[in-house]
Amino acid sequence: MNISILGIPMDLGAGRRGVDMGPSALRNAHLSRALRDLGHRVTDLGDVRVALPESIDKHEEGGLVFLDPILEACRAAAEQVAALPEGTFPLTLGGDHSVSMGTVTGNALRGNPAGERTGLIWVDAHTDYNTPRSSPSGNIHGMPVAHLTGLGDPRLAGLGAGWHMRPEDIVMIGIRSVDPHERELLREAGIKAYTMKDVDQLGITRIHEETMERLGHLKRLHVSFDADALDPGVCPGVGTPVAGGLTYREGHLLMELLSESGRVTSMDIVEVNPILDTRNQTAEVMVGMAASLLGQRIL
Ligand code: DIR
Ligand code: MN
Ligand code: MN
Ligand code: MN
Repeated sequence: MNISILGIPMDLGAGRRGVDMGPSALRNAHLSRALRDLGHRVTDLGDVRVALPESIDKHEEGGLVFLDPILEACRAAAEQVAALPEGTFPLTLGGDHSVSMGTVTGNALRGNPAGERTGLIWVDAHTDYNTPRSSPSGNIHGMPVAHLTGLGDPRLAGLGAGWHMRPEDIVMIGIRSVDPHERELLREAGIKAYTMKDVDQLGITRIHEETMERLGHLKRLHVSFDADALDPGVCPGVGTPVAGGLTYREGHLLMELLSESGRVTSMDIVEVNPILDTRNQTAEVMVGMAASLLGQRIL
């Protein structure tokens, strides 16, 4: 397979600094080599240009911190991803999770004249379904899914120029931190979210089966993997760690099963924070997750 790697070194959407170094940390953990060893042709396109927080004023506008530079980076990411040749697997590296407003939009619109719908598998401790009004923090990385479905600020929700994700095409896995009003929005939208309780009770195998069935009508599936979905013991280098996450094996099993399904067409790895990490462990784990999704097998 042809894989194109694109970094979006942005931490403007997060509450803490450091995830702007995520793409470097993942490259340093030999992402390209790991994928080439699986027989893929890998092209690293480098990084999208992102404004430095030091060089701009921290401004907040209607409950949104750093709206303009985030919009700009997401637009650039969406354009670059949408322009990739058909048959290429885009692997996009955050950056905080607001980058996914751009990457998911770009993937949904890429080589898609018939307007085929795209499914979204959101692997995260958080549902990221806040709007500017519901958000307790104003941090845009807690809002990407809401904007992808058309809620919230019209500029962020308008990245796809009229295109939006359908709530029924989204499945979330690993959830264990949801803000009070965010919970109501999620319920109103009817988005399927597998919490950690569901992971404990049903196991990853059953959750994967149900997810494939639920998204069975879709030809294009995007996996957005927030490193904080995994337990902080496995991935300590994240800005908003939440106890009780997916184990190392649950993460791999999910990626291996998704890989065997042969249905995933694009992926993000986001929220890797090397400043808060232990010897780049989080990036190394996430490279392993990407490798499992892209064909790595034990035997
Ligand atoms: C929280 C934290 N729900 C917020 N969100 C995070 O600020 O909206 N998402 N960390 O990844
Ligand atoms: Mn997230
Ligand atoms: Mn998260
Ligand atoms: Mn986040």
